[in-house]
Amino acid sequence: MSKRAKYEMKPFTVLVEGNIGSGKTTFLNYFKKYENVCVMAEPIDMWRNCGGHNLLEYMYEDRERWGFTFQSYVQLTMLKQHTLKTRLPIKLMERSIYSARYCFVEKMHRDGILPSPSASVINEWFKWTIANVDTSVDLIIYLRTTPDVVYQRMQERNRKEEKTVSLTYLTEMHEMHENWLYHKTMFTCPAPVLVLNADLDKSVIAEEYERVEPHIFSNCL
Ligand code: DGT
Repeated sequence: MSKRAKYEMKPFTVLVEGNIGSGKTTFLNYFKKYENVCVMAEPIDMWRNCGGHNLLEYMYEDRERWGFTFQSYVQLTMLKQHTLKTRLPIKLMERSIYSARYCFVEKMHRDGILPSPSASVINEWFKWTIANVDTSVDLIIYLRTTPDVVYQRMQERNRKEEKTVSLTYLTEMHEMHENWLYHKTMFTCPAPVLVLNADLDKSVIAEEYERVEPHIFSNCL
């Protein structure tokens, strides 16, 4: 099969993962200059307006009340991203159905925010989805940070929904990402993982981006 025909079927799919505030959007923006890359930002705008409801805000205001609703919608919007077709040979996605399940749903369940029946419903949807829909991934870029750094960034960007997000929560979410993508002690990785030092300041991080470029483009030359 020619490479061209292969692209039309399935792009080389790269997930950009990392803690809240790790710089996923900056990373994606860097790759917008390439014509052969389809850059897909996280569907946060959809989470802020589901039939006029800001589910992200509701979730942070009352996690017990809205956790299930929010995660159900995250799972749907992520599935839409995974299945969105592109004619371009490379697809870069911000987050995925996997980090939603393995980091956020898992954490909510462990904290008792999502009771077992609710977590099971999400998990059954998740398992059915990844078994029956093509959500396959070729590479994961893990933007690795330290909690103090992302806490600082989160405060600086001052997103109104994130006012209640504490350093403790970011540290715990860091551990979830670490265990999944770095230590690989929790769940399976759907693709090989490339780790970047995302603590670096914006002024120098382009060098880190350049380091991963060959891994992203090598399959498409
Ligand atoms: P960046 O560019 O690395 O700074 O990315 P962020 O922080 O804009 O994007 P992300 O996905 O880490 O987080 C956006 C907000 O949405 C943040 O408050 C965490 C929240 N979020 C994202 N996915 C989930 C999820 O599956 N469950 C929960 N509870 N929150 C999520």
